[in-house]
Amino acid sequence: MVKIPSSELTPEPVYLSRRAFLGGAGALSAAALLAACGTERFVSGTTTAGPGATAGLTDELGDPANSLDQITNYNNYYEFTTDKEGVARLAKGFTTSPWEVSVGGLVAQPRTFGFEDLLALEQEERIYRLRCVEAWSMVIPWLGFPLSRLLALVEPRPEAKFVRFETVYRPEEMPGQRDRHYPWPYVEGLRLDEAMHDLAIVATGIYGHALTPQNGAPLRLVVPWKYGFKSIKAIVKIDLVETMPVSLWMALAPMEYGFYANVNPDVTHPRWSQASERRIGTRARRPTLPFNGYAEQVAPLYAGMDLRQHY
Ligand SMILES: Nc1nc2c(c(=O)[nH]1)N[C@H]1C(S)=C(S)[C@@H](COP(=O)(O)O)O[C@H]1N2
Ligand SMILES: [Mo]
Repeated sequence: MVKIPSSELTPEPVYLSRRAFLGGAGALSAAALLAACGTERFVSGTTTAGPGATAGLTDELGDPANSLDQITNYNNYYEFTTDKEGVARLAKGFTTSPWEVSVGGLVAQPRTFGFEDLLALEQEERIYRLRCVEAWSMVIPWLGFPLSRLLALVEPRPEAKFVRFETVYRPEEMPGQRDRHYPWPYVEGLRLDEAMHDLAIVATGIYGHALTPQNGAPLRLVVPWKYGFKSIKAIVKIDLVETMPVSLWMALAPMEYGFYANVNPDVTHPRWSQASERRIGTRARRPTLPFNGYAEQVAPLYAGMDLRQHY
C-alpha cells in the first residue's frame, strides 16, 4: 500500500483560493484544467462561461458533455424521491456543511475526515460517461480525486478485501427515507482492487462548481465503468471489510442488481435489454459499450471471471 505523505495535502492558502473558486467561478475549459498541475494555475484557468455552458467539453470518445442544467435536473436519488425530475427541488437546501466522513474497519489508521480535509487533496477534472442501469446516460465533467488517495491515508490492512460505503441517514431532511420499503441507509461496495483503480474517484464538484445536493453533495463516489447505482451519494461512512458488502439494491432485488454491476451490453436486465442506451439531450439510441467504454483500463480487473455469472 502506497502511503501518501502529508506534504501532498494542499497547504492552507492554496486550499482557501480553491474554495473561493469552487464557490463562485464559472465553468473551466478542459484545456485549462488539464494543463494545470498546481492549484494556483488551476484557479487562474477559469473562463467566463456561465453555468450550463459546455465550453466545448467532450469525453475521450468525442461526445459532448451534458449541460449543467441537464446534469442537475435529471437525477436518481431515492432518499428524496423516485421522480428524476423532482429530486432537484426536494434536495434544495439539504444541509451539506458541516460534513464528516469516517473511514475505518480493517485499516491501520482509522480516521474521521472533515469535508475540508478532503477538499485539501488535489482536485482534478474527469469527464466521464455515467450509464444508469435504466438505459440512459450522460457525459459529466466531475471534479474530484482518486478514491485510492483517500484509502491510502488510512492504510488498509492485508485482510481488507472490500470497501463498504454508506450514505447519510437523515429522514427529517430526506423525505424518501421515510419510505420503509427501502432498507436505508443506501449502501454500496467495491472490491478493494476496484476501489484502488485510478478511474474510481470521489467527486466533490461538477463543471468546476461544488456538487449540488441532487448530485450527492458534498461528496459522492463515481465508478464510471459500472452502472450508476454503484456511484453512491452523500457518503458519511467508508469501511474496509473482509467479506462482500450487501448493497441496498442487492438486498432489495438480488436477481436484478448484483454486486459487480459492470456495464455490460450482453447481460440483459430481467426486465429490459442493456444493449443500447439513450444519451440525455438526444433522441437516438446508441449502443452500450462493454464496461461503459472503459474496457481497456478495467477489463484486467476481471480476468478469468465469468461476467455473466457475476453481474
Ligand atoms: N445515496 C444514493 N446514491 C445514489 C442513488 C440513490 O438513490 N441514492 N442513485 C444512484 C443512481 S441509480 C444513479 S444513476 C446515480 C445518478 O447520479 P446523478 O443524479 O448525479 O446523475 O446516482 C446513484 N447514487
Ligand atoms: Mo441509475
